[in-house]
Amino acid sequence: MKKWVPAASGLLAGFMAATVFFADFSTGPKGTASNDTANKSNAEKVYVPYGELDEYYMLSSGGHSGQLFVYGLPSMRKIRTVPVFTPDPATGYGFDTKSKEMLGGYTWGDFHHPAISETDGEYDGKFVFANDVANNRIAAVDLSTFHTADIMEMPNMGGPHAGTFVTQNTEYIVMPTRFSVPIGKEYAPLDEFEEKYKGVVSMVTFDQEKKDFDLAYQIMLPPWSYDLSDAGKKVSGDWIVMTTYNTEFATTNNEINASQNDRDYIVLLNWKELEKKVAAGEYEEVNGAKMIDPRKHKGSIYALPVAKSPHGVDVTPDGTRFIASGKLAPLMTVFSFEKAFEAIKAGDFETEKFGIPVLPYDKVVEREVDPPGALGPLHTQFDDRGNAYNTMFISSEIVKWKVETGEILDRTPVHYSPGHSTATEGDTASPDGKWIVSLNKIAKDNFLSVGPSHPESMELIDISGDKMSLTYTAPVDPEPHYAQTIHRDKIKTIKIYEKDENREHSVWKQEDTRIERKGNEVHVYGIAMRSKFVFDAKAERPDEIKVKQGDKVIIHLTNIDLDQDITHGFGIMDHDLNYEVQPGQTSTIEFTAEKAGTFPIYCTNFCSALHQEMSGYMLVEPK
Ligand code: CUK
Ligand code: CUA
Repeated sequence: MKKWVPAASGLLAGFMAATVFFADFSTGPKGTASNDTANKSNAEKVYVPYGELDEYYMLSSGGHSGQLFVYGLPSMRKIRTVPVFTPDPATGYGFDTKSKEMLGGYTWGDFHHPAISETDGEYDGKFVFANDVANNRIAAVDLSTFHTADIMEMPNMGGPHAGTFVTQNTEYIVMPTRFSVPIGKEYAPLDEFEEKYKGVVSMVTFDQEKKDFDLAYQIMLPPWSYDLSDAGKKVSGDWIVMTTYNTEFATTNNEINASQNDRDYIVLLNWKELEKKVAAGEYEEVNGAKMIDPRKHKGSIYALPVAKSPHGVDVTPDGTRFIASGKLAPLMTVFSFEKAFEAIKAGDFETEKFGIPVLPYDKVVEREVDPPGALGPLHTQFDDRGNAYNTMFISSEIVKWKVETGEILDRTPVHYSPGHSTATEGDTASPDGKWIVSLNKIAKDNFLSVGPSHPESMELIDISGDKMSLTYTAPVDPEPHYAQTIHRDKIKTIKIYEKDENREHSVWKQEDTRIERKGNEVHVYGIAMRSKFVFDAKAERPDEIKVKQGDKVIIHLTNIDLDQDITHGFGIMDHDLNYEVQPGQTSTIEFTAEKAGTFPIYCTNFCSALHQEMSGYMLVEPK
């Protein structure tokens, strides 16, 4: 990392370059807000002075906004909204041809669980994956650019709520479904729920070079409704554990009917073994996917009874245990992988359901942890000292306890009704135990009122000492479910898109700009630079695009300003179109010029002192 230079020198250099007037942040503020929190007031703990940066990125799901929210910790400042499943005119996402195609016509998604790619069970900071519960999609955001790189829609799914989570070397991104549907969503009366409806798990691979998803195989499970799940680590590295909450096969009034049984199941899968089965051709093809049906392809899939209606299961950092939280049972259950493996090896099963052997609870459980008066445990996070932290949705608190002994060590109220929490490096093999953020569903009157609906809140808690210390709270738009918090040193962003003369449709010199007509298609090869558009340098007016009514217009725009943060926008009046080109980027939009008339074009992203002058015209000659 380069050393910080005062902003003033950057300003001066920019001024001398005549048109740059933003500071050059390539040598920008660096440094760490100290995490040495002892003897600091809460205000000091969260204050990151100018010239220093936050120590962590918190990558938060944006729920039904469909987007990824990026926060800095410990300041709790929101840094960016990264569009993932929803178009975003601020960045042009969903407007340019590539991202529009990626979105596939959808205008929203429901993103619950981010998962940062891992190497050896540690966040590697390369990609973060996202699930869309509403439309059966998975997305990858490239953390070198914070741009969505790929989206894939998966067949045979009923809402991949229980993803995303990754195996310890990102071999798979796992996506189990929440809703049960007949395979292919064909018509089947709800009376046939038990036999016709299914819960499907998708095992997705991601090629990090090509930035490309693929569906490796799927597993067809009973319609038990799968909830948040986790992958094993180290000793349990080949395994996946998933909670279920509807072993009752409820099809109506689920709040009552899916809560009858005292026990639901955790499903354990050995993905390494299943991978071998698939390689050996032990699957059926279902709507193009390789499907494993445990009734036909036995082994490698087991069920384990657990306290009723669990909401989440989390594997401990050392990979030896998994902890389920029963939202309707006021306890956390600690299970031992070792004990589960022994029972499996001994063939010690109490029964079989849907071809899935059921392990005896008593032989696999290590202990039940029941903090007095604590209600509604949902999800578990970890620190570096063998402790677990559970959010309690109903009693609005976080409970800290020792995994080895089940001893309750501390409790802190949060405001109010936490869903998940996220600890720094909390899902890795080595959490660092500095902070936890409680993602609260209800803020009540914590912030200035904005009417009947209040924001959600994120509460920062210092967990570096023996006792938790509630430090700060920040409002947030609807609606984070889960977040992962990664040390900033692991994320390496690029400063600009490298100039690439061979990139398709790119133009780097003004004299190469051109407008080509092919029949009724008009192809523009243009440049955006401070402070003008050049569409055809040889024309009388280089910033004019002339077309005929009914023409298809394809505009390729390259931003040739290879300076960090010099982004140009491109909006055309009355056409519902706006996109951007970041430094060195080439992007394309396509539309049909349906209306005859005169339409100003302008740069929508403030880019220079002459930003206002950065404009042109599109003239559409009547038919
Ligand atoms: S969920 Cu929302 S609080 Cu979708 Cu992981 Cu538990
Ligand atoms: Cu270019 Cu504003």
